[in-house]
Amino acid sequence: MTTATLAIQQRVIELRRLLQQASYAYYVLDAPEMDDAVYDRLYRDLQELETEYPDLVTPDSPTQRIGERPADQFTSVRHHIPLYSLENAFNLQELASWQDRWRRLAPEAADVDYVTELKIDGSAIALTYDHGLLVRGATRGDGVTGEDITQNIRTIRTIPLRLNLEQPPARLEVRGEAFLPLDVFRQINEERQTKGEAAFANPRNAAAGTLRQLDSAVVAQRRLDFFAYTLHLPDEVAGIDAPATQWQALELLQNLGFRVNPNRLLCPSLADVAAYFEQWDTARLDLPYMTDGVVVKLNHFDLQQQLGFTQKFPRWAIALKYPAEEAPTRVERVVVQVGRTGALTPVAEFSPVQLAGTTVSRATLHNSDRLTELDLHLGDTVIVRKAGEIIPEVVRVMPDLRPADAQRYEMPTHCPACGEPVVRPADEAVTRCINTSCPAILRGSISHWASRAALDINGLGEKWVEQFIDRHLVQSVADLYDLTVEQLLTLDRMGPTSAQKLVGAIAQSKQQPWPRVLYGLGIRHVGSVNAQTLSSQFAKVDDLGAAEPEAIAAVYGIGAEIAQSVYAWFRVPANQVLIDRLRQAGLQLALDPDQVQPQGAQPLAGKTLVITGTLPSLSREDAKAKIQAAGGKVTGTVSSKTDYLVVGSDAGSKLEKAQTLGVAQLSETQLLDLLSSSN
Ligand code: 1X8
Repeated sequence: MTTATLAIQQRVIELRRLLQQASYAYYVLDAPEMDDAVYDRLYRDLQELETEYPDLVTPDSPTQRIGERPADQFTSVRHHIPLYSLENAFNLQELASWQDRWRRLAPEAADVDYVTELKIDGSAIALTYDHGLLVRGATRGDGVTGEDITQNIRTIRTIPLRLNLEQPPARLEVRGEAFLPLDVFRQINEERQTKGEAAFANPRNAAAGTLRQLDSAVVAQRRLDFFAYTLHLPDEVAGIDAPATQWQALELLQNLGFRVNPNRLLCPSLADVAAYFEQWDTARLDLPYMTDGVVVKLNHFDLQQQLGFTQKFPRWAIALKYPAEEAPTRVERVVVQVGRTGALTPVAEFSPVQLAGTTVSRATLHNSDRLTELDLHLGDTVIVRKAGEIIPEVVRVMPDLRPADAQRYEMPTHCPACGEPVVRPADEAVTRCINTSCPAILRGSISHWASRAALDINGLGEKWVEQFIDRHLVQSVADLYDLTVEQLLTLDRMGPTSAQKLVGAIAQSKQQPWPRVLYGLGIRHVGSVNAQTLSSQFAKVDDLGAAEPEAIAAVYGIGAEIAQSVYAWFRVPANQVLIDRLRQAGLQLALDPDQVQPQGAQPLAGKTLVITGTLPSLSREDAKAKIQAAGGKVTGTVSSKTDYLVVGSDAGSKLEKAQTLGVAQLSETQLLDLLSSSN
């Protein structure tokens, strides 16, 4: 192994310091100080140095957020300090009665103030820092024992791996809420639907599910975030004044490197608390994360200490909840929907109720596991919930109100659409129809093909799709392109103008670009984002169809599961036929020539390049993209297979190695010349 010189060691330390500072400014202070491109370059420089000198890797390096390999399971851990839950108050009277109660216990308390904070709808997490280093992250569990999810916690950018503290104490604990931003929540649910998995009912379940992912690489993609709200310090900490109040503790948490919710208020009276609660009742709907109430705490730690805890709760804090968007209703029947992936979703139908400002008469029961858990009987009174734009769901059953003769609802053993037996893999919650000619699956595939983000075929609604299938006019999306106005005129309620328009809209969709076509194919795990990514690297369907799983997974942002799914899809003979028919119909199965280098003009076709050092004008990413667009491949290490080393300033050991091996070198200018040579 090569030994790092002092200069290299110092460079590594400096890079880490710069990256940590930039990341704190960006994620915690929300005030970026560094260009993304600069950040990426420094990050890569650090990564390269660490690859070259593994001895220099430290656990708090920004490169060490993603664990090496998925965990087999989580181990259970005992909390150093128990995590209490909060007592709930559902209105201002209950809040006032909480004040009366604690006042009776501390009648002499004077100059009392409260801190109000938003209650984040996520998962409570306990973090342990030993000598300033994050050593453990655990779920709340039952408050006494939780699960060790350190690997996953490390992926959260707003959780510092090392505290910003000169002389850290032997141990320090931080509590807070890990949560998923709403846009990520929506994106995950979209992806889950693409995969044929049941959607998460709310961001809290999604956050909890994400934290319990065994593969921290998956967690890292989900952009979990964290707000810190509790700090447990030893009595004496060198270099800092121990906070005497929650307000000061929040400020200290922020200085230590944590993200602290800025929407907090110091309230001298309960009237101020009430005003804060009212203000956020509507304002919270504009926040990028979900809140379900406000947390009210007595500000002074000495008063908190004096009041202590009940069996379950601190006496010095309470959660003031916003009215739940839940209502009771009676289940009349259960229908089972079959999606385009064949997944069976049970849906409860009931007498309409008002929820979150809308009328709701159906709510999802998710899957058979959930059904078993609920023990739903037809005629049961259930609680349904719809929060904001979240899909209505049945949250619980009231067994006490069950009619005596009520029958337990069982998932069908046969597909309600085609009558074939359904399957349920032992390790999945989803029951599936696997009949490739199931009309419900076909209906779903065609609707997906026509949807806005796919081929965007205007006017191709459910009622037409249904009739196409019932009348055997369409057996695959390719058949859409053979439909004639005369055929459409045979459908119920179809007039000449609509028929003309629909045929026109279908023909028009042939102009949609390749990434949309790829998304429209409905390959499992290939949502619109993955379709974009894949098509930028595989400019033609045949390239993608011929690619080995390893080559697909090599695309940045594409994992092994996606790659396997794409690879498998192209190996199904019926799918090959589909592609051929789409090609004949004139669909775009390749990127527009304007967007890619034409074949003949790929000056770097088949060449392997390595980039080292800082280029004068191009970022690493730009240089890489240009090389790839010209048919070249960029790798990270110089070997005898390397055709060119692109050399910038401060080039390191790669240059030496290239010299030893006699690999040709290019400056940025020479690279650019080469790239434009055959245009
Ligand atoms: C739970 C939560 C707390 C806070 C915010 N969101 C939560 N979900 C806060 O204090 N800002 S405190 C808490 C608890 O103590 N169980």
